[in-house]
Amino acid sequence: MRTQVVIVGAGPAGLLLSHLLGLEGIDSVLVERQTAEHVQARIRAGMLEAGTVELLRSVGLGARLDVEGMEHRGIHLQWPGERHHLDFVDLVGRSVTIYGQTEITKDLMVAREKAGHPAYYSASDVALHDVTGSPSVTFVDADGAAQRVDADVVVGCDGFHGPSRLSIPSSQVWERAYPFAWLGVLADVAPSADELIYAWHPDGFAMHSMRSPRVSRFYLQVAPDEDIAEWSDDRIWTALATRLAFSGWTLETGTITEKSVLPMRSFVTTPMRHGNLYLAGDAAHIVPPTGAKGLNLAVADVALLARALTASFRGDDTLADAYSETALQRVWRCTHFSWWMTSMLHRHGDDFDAQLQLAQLRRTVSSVSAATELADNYSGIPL
Ligand code: RFL
Ligand code: PHB
Repeated sequence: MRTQVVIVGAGPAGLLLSHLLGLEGIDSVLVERQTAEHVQARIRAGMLEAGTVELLRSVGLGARLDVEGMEHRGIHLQWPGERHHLDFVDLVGRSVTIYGQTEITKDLMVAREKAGHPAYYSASDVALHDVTGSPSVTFVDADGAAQRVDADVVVGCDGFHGPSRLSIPSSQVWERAYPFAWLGVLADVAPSADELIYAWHPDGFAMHSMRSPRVSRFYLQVAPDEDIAEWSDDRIWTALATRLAFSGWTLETGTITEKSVLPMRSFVTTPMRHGNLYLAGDAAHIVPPTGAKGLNLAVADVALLARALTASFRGDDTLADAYSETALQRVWRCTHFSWWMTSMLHRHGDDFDAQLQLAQLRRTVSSVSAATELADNYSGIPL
């Protein structure tokens, strides 16, 4: 088979890229290791920057998002005895929207299917070849047949564990491991707060997020090697009630439907292009989830890449040649913001570190310039 762009990985980056290219009349083929059902069911990101929402709307993906998305003016920051609301709309004129990655994935799969773009799910032994010459991707399809797709360009949207990154021989890697992880919990209970709560607590960070008017999402800081079997539902609700406690406020509880431990890391690999191979999303960079940047960065990468590839197929390589450098500027800004939010909110180090964190939190909620810096980054520097 021959196509213009073969995309490895059907997460949000791969699905959106093929949708954007399709709108420009550029053919692509998606190759994904998992089943479509598995990809759709992965519970991950929930918070969309203003620019992500605008982009999705502008390319025909706003219908359900506009009805089911929950627009928030800002977030709450808290520590024992204090809860403060940061109003991003007042500070920088931009809001954020809660709309699950599961829902974006569904919307994209429906749009791609309608447009008739081909995709291979349940592909195994996926391998990239000759990415600096005439690229191709080979794999074994769901029926066990060997397949080969030749293309002008290969885009690696295959996440942190995919093979694409390894096809760049002289890449450089920057990495930071954090001495903690998150226990993520999904529960059938109406949110107990109007907007997200990020809480510093001596027992560790806690966060209250949501997915819909009936489903809440919570996170607790735990050890990186935490045994999830040690966390009964009762223990989870007690820890959340303790860490999120605030005078006059009650945490509503409900049935826990999913719980898992998520590792935390910062990771950047450069360059994001090698010959005719481009990387986008988690294939090139990972941020800890505290700043809600991962999905938004993946969207920013593919928005830029779709423009660059479109121009390149029309004979102008300027944007494609600048892709890696341009994308990495946003990547490093978001890497810094995610590291900063993570460092400010999680218990680590000693009592001296705790006092520095509390000083930073007090500064962030009491100084307009400090609050504006958070709001500007969190709601997303315009694409
Ligand atoms: P994905 O979603 O990991 O998709 C990669 C796809 O590649 C496939 N793949 C392969 N396909 C073919 N051959 C192979 N050999 C392959 N190996 C892998 C995989 O099956 C998969 O389908 O990467 P993508 O598209 O770059 O998207 C990135 C986002 O998923 C990720 O950054 C976010 O989920 C991060 N994130 C958050 N981001 C936000 O912007 N806001 C948030 O609120 C937020 N919360 C989160 C998060 C991530 C979390 N976890 C679990 C890591 C909360 C959590 C808990
Ligand atoms: C989520 O709702 O899953 C979520 C929201 C904000 C974050 C991380 C995760 O910073």
